[in-house]
Amino acid sequence: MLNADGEASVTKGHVVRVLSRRTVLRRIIQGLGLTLALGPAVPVVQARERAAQSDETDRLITRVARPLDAETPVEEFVAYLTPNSRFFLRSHFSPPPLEQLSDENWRLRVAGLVEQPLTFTRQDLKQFEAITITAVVQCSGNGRASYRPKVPGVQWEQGAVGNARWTGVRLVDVLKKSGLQTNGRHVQFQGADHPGAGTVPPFVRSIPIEKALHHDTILAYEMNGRPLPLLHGGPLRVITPGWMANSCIKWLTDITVRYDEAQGYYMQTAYRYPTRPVTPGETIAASDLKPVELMVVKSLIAQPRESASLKSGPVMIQGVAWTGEGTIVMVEVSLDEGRTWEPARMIGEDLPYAWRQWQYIWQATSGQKTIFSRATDDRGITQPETSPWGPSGFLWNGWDRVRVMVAE
Ligand SMILES: Nc1nc2c(c(=O)[nH]1)N[C@H]1C(S)=C(S)[C@@H](COP(=O)(O)O)O[C@H]1N2
Ligand SMILES: [Mo]
Repeated sequence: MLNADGEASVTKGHVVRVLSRRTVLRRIIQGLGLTLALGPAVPVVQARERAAQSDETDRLITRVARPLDAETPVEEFVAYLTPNSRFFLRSHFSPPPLEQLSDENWRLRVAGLVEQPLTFTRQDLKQFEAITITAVVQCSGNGRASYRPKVPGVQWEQGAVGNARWTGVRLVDVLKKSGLQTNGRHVQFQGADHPGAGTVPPFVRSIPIEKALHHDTILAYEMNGRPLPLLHGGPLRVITPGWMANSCIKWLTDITVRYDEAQGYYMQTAYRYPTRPVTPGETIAASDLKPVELMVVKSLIAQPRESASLKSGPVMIQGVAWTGEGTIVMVEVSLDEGRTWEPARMIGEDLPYAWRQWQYIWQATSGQKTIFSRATDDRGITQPETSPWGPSGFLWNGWDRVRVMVAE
């Protein structure tokens, strides 16, 4: 069944029971594209928040088995919030041993260019105001499989992304407690995960002080109203809204204020992309590379799915769109290979850093058809047909496309 705000996981028995008959009716009506005729959707919202809270991992598509890298099937993105259990997973190493993360053993240390180095327990963090931010978290390599020629790395298709409510404390509040020295320019993060034996460096990264002091940059301990799951970095992770997930350090234990950027492979070599057009195989000077930070404008088609068989007549196309620190102002759909574009209808919540849902009713005629989508953000930047090629395959945001077969 089509489902406009699409909590796919409401089909799980324990969640179905919380839906009233009125809610079920609303869902059917929304599924037909006739949204919100029944007034405020309180039960739907509650069900949606609840559906997003399960901790088990299910229905993810494994790309690398160990450590687990797995993406969300795009049809899950009919939901506004990506359930914890279906939120993509990406880790360079295995999660840290559980005993290191227990209340007794886990500590957050703040050091470097501060007036007073401090150590916090989980309980200590409660002294700071809690805030909740709804934000897209997306792997820099999401969509890498679309680059031609192919680039090495995890061959993500479109699902290394999700939208969740993150609750935690502001990084700026924690830093202020320690007192910043005036020469602090970068804030470095390290988690409790460590590479195994060998020469692999630890996952240490930094963000510029401006992003660190931004009041929306948080240290999150909850995801969709539940304690942050282990695989997503519990007990504490960084959330840099609008920025790619390589800055969202999981299992956070150490914050170090520095004058320069973090050193080491994951900051100085990895997660950099060319600032000029490059050709495959060419040598790129370090000065032509810059760190992956902001997300780029992007839309995805969640429904119908690739290779779906449809009947001619009205078909609801729906999906999501997001951009870096801005907002989406338009999503368009093309049914003629990108020659003409029609605006989609924006629906649902409109929050900074989160994605925006959209839908479009298509009068489908028979034959093999391709649906394209593209988004435009408030800076006037429109999702391009293909993204500039780079040797690491970051920041893919080419038009999304889905091929379907429409019967008579
Ligand atoms: N400590 C630590 N944090 C990390 C990573 C990691 O390997 N170790 N991977 C990063 C990358 S590349 C991504 S895409 C996100 C993935 O977050 P998720 O698994 O919660 O989706 O975590 C980031 N934070
Ligand atoms: Mo990533």
